[in-house]
Amino acid sequence: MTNFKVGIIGAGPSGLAMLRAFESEQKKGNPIPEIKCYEKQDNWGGMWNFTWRTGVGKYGEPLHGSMYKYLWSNGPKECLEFADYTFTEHFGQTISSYPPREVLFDYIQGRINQSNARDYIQFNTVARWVDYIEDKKQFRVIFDNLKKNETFEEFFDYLVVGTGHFSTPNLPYFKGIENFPGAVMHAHDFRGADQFKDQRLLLIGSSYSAEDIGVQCYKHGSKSVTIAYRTSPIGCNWPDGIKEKAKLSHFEDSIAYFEDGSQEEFDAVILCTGYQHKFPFLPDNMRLKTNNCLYPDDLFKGVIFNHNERLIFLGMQDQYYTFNMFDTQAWFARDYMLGKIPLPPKKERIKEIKKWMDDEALTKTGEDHVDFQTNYIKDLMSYTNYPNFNVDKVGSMFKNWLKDKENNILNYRDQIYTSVIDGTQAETHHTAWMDELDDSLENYLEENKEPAI
Ligand code: FAD
Ligand code: NA0
Repeated sequence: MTNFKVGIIGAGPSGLAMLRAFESEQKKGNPIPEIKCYEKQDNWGGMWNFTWRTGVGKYGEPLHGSMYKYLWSNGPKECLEFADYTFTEHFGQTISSYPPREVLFDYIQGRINQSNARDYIQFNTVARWVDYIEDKKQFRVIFDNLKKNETFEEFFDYLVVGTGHFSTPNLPYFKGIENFPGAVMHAHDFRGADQFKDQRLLLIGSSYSAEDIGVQCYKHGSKSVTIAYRTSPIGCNWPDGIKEKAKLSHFEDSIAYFEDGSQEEFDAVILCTGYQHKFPFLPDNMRLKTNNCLYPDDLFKGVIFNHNERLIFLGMQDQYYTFNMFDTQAWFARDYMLGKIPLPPKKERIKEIKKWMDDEALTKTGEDHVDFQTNYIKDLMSYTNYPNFNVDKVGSMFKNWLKDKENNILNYRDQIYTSVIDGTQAETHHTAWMDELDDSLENYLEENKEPAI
């Protein structure tokens, strides 16, 4: 064992990737540091650990989960597949390209269950505050064991923050909304379409949450869905029953007014207005301050905090790539902590960060964003022994996915892709996505099932 200690905050896909990265080094017979991981929920999986709760959790902590029932992957699984653990290896059968939430959660757990990762994780434990002790070059972290209602502290030489950034809602105010008589909620608190059956729904925002919640509510029987965008529309071929409108102005009771002078009555409003990067346990000088973008400032290689080289953030980017990006980041962070990747001087790091940020500023389309993140992953992979996979091909799949969605938002999840890891071609799901109301693992994996008529 190397003689330093690593603390990991969060056991979602990012924190688990960090554990997996160290474990794979250990399996090769190489020494690894002492590792401890702390997770405020009672299980791992982060967002994929679905909860029915809203507001606060069992122990009164702000609730992490933003996941909802009937959520199916919004991108092909072939674009997020772990390079060292395939879907075929996990399920022992071919499956479709867009699995539901429970199936993806099962896949995440399959890989980590092969290791003794659970031994490193303390659940029901929340990071409360972090200090950096300059002369010792150590972090002092104060935790609360929520179950025992006890406070304790630990010291670490490196601190890895994997707490996600789709949990704390961005809640803008719209004049008159306080008098809206129906349900008003943020996407963070949306737990499924059931309660919106037969309702006229207004969604504010024009990104993934608005798109997916809108389509789900349409599928599950909302009377109408209107998506109000601020900057630009999502721009799909919407079916009758879903439409986009520019710029919400204000509310008068149940009527929403738009800047083009039109008005419409609604039964419920869901603010799909994004999330804040929020780190209530970090002091100002260690806090990552960014909006949801592809290359946050102050993170060298998107991972190492530039004002404290021993502080590492995983998964803080806006995400086309997800699980495989967290892996490539974790492998990079591991080799950096193990001293295998030297850190250039701060001036050079600032220059490199600026170059990436300038490049991001030049991106305009979804395809540009995909290319940007593809290049980012390729750069990270060039430093480590993360199993090589054809990232360019994954980039092409993402571009096809963008086209599929644009062509038909209701059936893009029926399309199939081929794994770049093991060459497995996905199977068409037994039931078309629009007709499939049962998203359970059992139903999903049922082979030879007759499609619903
Ligand atoms: P998270 O999954 O958010 O995990 C962070 C963990 O940190 C949590 O377990 C949390 O409890 C813990 N934590 C937070 N604060 C503390 C603290 N102070 N102390 C201790 N523990 C703490 N990605 C896809 O690839 N496909 C999809 O279809 C998809 N759908 C999504 C749908 C929704 C509604 C949302 C919100 C996200 C979706 N994502 C999807 C993106 C998702 O964010 C990533 O897949 C992934 O979960 C991010 O992993 P993470 O570990 O970085 O963060
Ligand atoms: P997300 O859609 O929750 O996805 C998070 C949106 O909010 C932008 O459209 C922005 O508009 C809008 N907005 C912000 N303030 C506003 C205001 N005052 N008035 C009107 N609109 C406002 O958040 P973002 O950040 O993408 O968009 C914010 C993540 O959740 C995604 O990355 C995705 O991975 C995940 N997700 C996945 C799924 C599925 O897989 C479903 C939901 C969410 P503007 O004007 O700034 O463009 C199925």
